[in-house]
Amino acid sequence: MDATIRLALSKGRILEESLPLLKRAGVEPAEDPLKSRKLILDTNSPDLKLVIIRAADVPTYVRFGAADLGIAGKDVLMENEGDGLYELVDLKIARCRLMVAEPVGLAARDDPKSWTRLRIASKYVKTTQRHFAAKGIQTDIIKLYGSMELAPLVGLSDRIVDLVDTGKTLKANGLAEVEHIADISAWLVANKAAMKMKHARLKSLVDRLAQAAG
Ligand code: PRT
Ligand code: MG
Repeated sequence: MDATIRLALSKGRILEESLPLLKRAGVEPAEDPLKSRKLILDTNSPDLKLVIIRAADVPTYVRFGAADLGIAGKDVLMENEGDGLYELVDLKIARCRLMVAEPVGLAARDDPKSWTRLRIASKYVKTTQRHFAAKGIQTDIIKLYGSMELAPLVGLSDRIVDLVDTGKTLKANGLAEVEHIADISAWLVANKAAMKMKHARLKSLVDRLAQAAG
């Protein structure tokens, strides 16, 4: 088996918040990943590489063993439930919450207890379906890839399911939170076979990252 350990993570929020954590765990990229266009980065450890991919692709790389470890948002992991990864450590970074939101006018008179059927736009199709199915609420879900906040403004859907951090994006678009689905943070995940075959080396890195996450 390949002697190199690959850690997959995504550009943007996850990378920005992972770098200080990696540093505390003794891992430093050979060049600045925020600036580099390389997709595979060397680190100060000769047998550890960073693989830079889209956030939603991290579980795929780890599931197939193309990366041994990955850092992925719980939102992405929930949407890929059943992928057979180990969710090892809550890194407590890139925190936010997955919420149902709707126009403020609707929110003023809406009662989630009266919901029986909802028309929702989201990129979290499976998570949304699962959340409402468990409560006996039917859903018509419109799959989007981003800018969910636009959907209720132009009549594509009545409500959205999206991540909220400060709440500024919702507010700027006349939307309000109506129901909490999950608290989200980024997790360290691992390929199951790699955890057996490369156990000693992975364990020491996992332990250092867990300690760095506090
Ligand atoms: O950008 P790309 O299409 O490549 O992928 P991505 O959008 O999935 O990546 P990125 O970097 O935007 O997000 C990666 C991960 O960061 C997500 O999977 C989450 O786990 C985590 N995260 C934490 C967030 C947020 N906070 C967040 N606030 N991801 C997105 N947002 C967005 C949200 O969708 C909304 O549009 O920020 C907006 C809300 O922010 P506030 O502060 O205005 O409430
Ligand atoms: Mg984004």
